[in-house]
Amino acid sequence: MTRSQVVIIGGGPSGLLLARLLAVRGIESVVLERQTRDYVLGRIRAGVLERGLVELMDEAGIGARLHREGLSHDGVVLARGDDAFRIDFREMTGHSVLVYGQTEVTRDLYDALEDAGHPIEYRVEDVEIHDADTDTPHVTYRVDGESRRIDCDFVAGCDGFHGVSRNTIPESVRRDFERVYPYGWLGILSETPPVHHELIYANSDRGFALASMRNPHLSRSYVQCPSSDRPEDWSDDRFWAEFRRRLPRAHADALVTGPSIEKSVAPLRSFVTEPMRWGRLFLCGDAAHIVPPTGAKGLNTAVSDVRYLHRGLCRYYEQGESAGLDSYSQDALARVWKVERFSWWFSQIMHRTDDQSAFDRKIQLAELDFLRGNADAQRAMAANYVGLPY
Ligand code: FAS
Ligand code: PHB
Repeated sequence: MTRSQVVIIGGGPSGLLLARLLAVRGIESVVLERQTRDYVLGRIRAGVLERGLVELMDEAGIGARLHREGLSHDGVVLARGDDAFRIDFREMTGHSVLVYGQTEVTRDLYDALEDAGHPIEYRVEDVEIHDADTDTPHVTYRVDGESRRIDCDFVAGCDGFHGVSRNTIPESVRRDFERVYPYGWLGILSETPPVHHELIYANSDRGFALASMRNPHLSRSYVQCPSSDRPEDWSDDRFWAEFRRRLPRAHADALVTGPSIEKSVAPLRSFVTEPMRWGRLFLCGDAAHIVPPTGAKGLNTAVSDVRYLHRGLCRYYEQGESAGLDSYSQDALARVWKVERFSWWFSQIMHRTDDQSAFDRKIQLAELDFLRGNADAQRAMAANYVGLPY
């Protein structure tokens, strides 16, 4: 049996960032990760970072590469068919976003934690949280066939949507809120130059497409597809032909295609579980909520949870105060629901669905027309996209 102050379940971005931020303040933690480091790093996910995430990476002392290699973007292009218009974040909010892949954020975190000899257990199995509703919680798990136990003060459930933490909270305590969208995103990574120097979100009569990137030589491209589609249903040729059709013509003509080096389908859902705390168990990130990737909010909202929890744990250990922990769920959910709203709204105006009535389609196009021509509407969109305050 061993002991730590905080057991963190999940070695994705939220678990790793929490571990690093706590270590900077001398607070012990152990990270339990189900997969290997390489497996976690092989998952291609988010690409756009809010300033709050960048500031926390700086606070964690690991922002150097992100500042060196990240691309600062001052705006995005939205398109309805061939009619494209730009939302200028910098002019509207004074802020930009940073394009730097989640994979690289996670790599920077793993490198820093492993260089510091931080206790991370990989390939753990059968993780179970015990007595979370008492002052003496503990976690059991198996690794390499050996059963282990860690006694702790707190458990951070950073184990994503399919982890064990959320379901540790009794159904009598927990309330889930969900919307499942009738479509998914097929994403490919390709060693080709991005079609434009900023992101393009396209609402075409054939469906949604997003032209994103990781760097000037690595493009991340998405098309809306039926949620039942699998990556093997889409050859590279089929993807590029559809992607080109959905982009505004002026940009489609500039498209450089190439072989995919990664291809995946992400189902889209909006999901929140309340509360995000039960006794000494605190849920962070995808363990507590999911957003459709349209607003580039999944990773960023996981990180805002981490900030609230980190501040609460520091007040507890440094000042003996539990106020930050006691208000964690309320504080985190207040921001989560505003992000859920934005991600749902942006998904609604950018995706075409078969069950959309002619009226719905007209309303959607009117939303885009209003956004195109109204500075206040653009300012509201920009404020959400660059990141709401913590
Ligand atoms: P993660 O899911 O990243 O990490 C949880 C970790 O816990 C994983 O490493 C998992 O192996 C581990 N784990 C699970 N169960 C465990 C157990 N029982 N014991 C130990 N460890 C366990 N967001 C965007 O902003 N833009 C995007 O384009 C985007 N695309 C996405 C595509 C897909 C397919 C998915 C699933 C998500 C996408 N997201 C996107 C959202 C994504 O970036 C998440 O918000 C982000 O990974 C959240 O980080 P974590 O909360 O750390 O959860
Ligand atoms: C990405 O680059 O993967 C990305 C960017 C913006 C989004 C979603 C995904 O809204």
